[in-house]
Amino acid sequence: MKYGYFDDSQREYVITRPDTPKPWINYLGVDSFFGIISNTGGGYCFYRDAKLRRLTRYRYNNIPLDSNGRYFYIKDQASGEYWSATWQPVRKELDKYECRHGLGYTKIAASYSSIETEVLYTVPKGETLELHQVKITNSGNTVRQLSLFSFVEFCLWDASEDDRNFQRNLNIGEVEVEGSTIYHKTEYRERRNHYAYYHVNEAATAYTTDRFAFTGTYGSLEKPEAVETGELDKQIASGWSPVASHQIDVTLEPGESKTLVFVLGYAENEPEKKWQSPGIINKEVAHSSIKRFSTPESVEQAMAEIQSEWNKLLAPYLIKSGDERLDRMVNIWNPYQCMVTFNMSRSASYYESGVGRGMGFRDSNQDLLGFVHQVPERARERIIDIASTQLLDGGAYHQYQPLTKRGNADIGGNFNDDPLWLILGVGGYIRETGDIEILDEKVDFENESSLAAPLLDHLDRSFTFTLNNLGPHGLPLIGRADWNDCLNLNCFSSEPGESFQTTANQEGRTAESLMIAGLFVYAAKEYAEILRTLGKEDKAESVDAAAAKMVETIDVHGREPEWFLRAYDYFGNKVGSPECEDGKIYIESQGWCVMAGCGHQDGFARKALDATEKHLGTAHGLVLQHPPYADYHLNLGEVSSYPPGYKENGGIFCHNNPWIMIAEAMLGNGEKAYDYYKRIAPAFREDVSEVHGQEPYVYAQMIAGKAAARHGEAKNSWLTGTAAWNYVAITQHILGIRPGYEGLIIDPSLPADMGKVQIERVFRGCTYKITLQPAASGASPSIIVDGEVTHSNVITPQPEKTLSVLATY
Ligand code: BGC
Ligand code: IFM
Repeated sequence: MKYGYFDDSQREYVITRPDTPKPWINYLGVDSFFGIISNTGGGYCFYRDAKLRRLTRYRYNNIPLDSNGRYFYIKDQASGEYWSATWQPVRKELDKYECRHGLGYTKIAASYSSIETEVLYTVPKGETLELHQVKITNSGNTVRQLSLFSFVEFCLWDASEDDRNFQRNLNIGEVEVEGSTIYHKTEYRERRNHYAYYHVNEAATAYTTDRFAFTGTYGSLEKPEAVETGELDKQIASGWSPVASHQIDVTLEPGESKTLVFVLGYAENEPEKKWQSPGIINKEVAHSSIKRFSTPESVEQAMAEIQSEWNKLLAPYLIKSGDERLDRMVNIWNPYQCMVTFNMSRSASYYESGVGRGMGFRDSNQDLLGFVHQVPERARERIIDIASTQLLDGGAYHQYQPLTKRGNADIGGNFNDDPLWLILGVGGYIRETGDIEILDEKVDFENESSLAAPLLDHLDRSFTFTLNNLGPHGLPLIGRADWNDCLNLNCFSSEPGESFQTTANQEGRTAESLMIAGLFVYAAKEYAEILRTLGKEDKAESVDAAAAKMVETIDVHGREPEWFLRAYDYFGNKVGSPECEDGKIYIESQGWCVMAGCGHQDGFARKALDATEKHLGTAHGLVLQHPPYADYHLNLGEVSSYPPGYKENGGIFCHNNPWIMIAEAMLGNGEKAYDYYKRIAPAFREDVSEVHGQEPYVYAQMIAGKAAARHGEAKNSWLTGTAAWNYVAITQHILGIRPGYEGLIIDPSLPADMGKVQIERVFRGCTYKITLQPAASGASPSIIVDGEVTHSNVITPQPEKTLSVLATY
């Protein structure tokens, strides 16, 4: 069952009923100001950091679900009836409802008793504000007297404090009203250096700034007292909860429309005025933004810029295949999600509360692989930011705060896979851009400029970090966890009440990871290529030798009869072996060891991937391990704390499925690789939206596994490394158009019945017009560039030129 449809010509997903299984959201903004918006107008916005600079308040896990946002109520003054232009929060049944989520904007259209509304939400490029444009049309044949009420509730900036420190919060709210602009001036501990405002380009009939005055003390957003009585009271909030609501009375003749432009913005005082006395803000900043967006034409202009920005961002990789689901994933929605994960990391979604996590070291490096071709200069900056938090021994802070860009000491490090992802991130960047100069860039360690060293040094320390942290079998020590955050294998205390996250014995850590072993060998290949590009052959050979030794170690200590082992725990017990009661086979080590090249020669890789399909395969994707843990095991940690079939305990963790796709593609099994791709790609799951539950246009982190009661139901949409890895799997390994150090690599691994696929790829200034088509029966694959047969599948870019490539597969 579907709740809408894709409108590919507009690059939109059109939701045709408001009561989707869960709120289906979209993101506004691409640089520093962001909004999250649901299909019923829910969500919130923030400047840079969802924790420290949150403009509007959102209540996660609320009842009813998703009931705070930027809302518009329409009241018919004659009949007294009122409704919401976005269905929520009033939820009156509408005659018509349609939500169009597009790239960087959302439009919600509604109609009730012959009054049509269309609300457009967007964040213009380079601005620190949201635009809400409301168009109201009288499509009936009588004159109508209407009142429009806007509503936003302000957050007191620090979203974490806002949610808990009520003894303070309920005293500090401050607002000011100037014409149709409501300023939110509350300071939060640091003296006031920023403020928010909500403006409308029309003289407001009335306003209120106090939540209780709007809803009534025991009222609700569904039935606000002020809307019921039909009049706002011009209250100036003091303490309690500041809100902004404008009342605009409008009389509409039959057929007449009115368009209003609301600006919800963030502004900063000049730094020198930061410490001035409370109550004074520099309104000039707001005034000039408001002026820029005072007409519908300026909104149209902002929308045109957003469209052209997206044309530019999507242009480097476009395909036309015989399947529109594949085309819309590759051309539109997957790169769009990659950009959002790049901007948000794992901080703010409908499942990430914005207060918990900043930018992840491993996450951001992986995200980079999915968007580097769209915004290489921002990828460069991101690499420098991430590497600046690296520790001197090559280890990493697991996360950093986007506002300060400093490593987060509360969370610390010791996730031993972290450093290796930096090699993959930098490698991905250089392969795309050819910018090897980045390796000379002086980059801080531990955010200390006195410790700065060339980026190449950072890579070297990342690499040697693994070699300096090997365990009893010569395999990499896992530390607190590797990619699988929940595999906490250094937990050995059996003290009752002790939690798995705090029991690790710092001195005696011995647990080892086969996933890191595979990742190390894969990263070593990338690092050696980087070194060779720099002409450092000796060093590259020593890297190769270390990788070869690790491959031997994997062969000796990492093979079970039919698949790769996952790990050794603190006691040296196997994890992910047929000898285990539960968790006999894990996905991560199959993916990484095969991607690293292990077992390709002697058929073991094939065997491991067959076992993966047999034990982990379901119609909804591959589960993370099997069987899931039925009980909690202290020596395994959080992984065994989830109910069977959910999250890391046997859920379909969509982030790691593409590793198996890539592994299959590497073994030449395009059929299977694409089959796995289709099982989890959201556009291919649209028809089962009632089961899947989450947005059919973006990936979710997890789909409940076969042991779960709700097998096939997705959770935690949007912010997941799934976006980048699926993009890499489909574009670089299945379609097989991959950036290399010397040129663009053409290496498709497609199912035989895929037919003809056309790809336009802009790479280092050169446009490649590529046709992939099945080889004639009995013929081997070949590549023809500009009419000439070539014997290499690496095609050197010719800047400013267009190359025509015909490759058979
Ligand atoms: C959390 C887990 C979660 C994982 C990935 C960890 O930090 O503890 O519950 O599954 O992150 O989201
Ligand atoms: O690898 C992690 C990631 O850092 C956060 N989300 C879940 C993944 C698997 O545990």
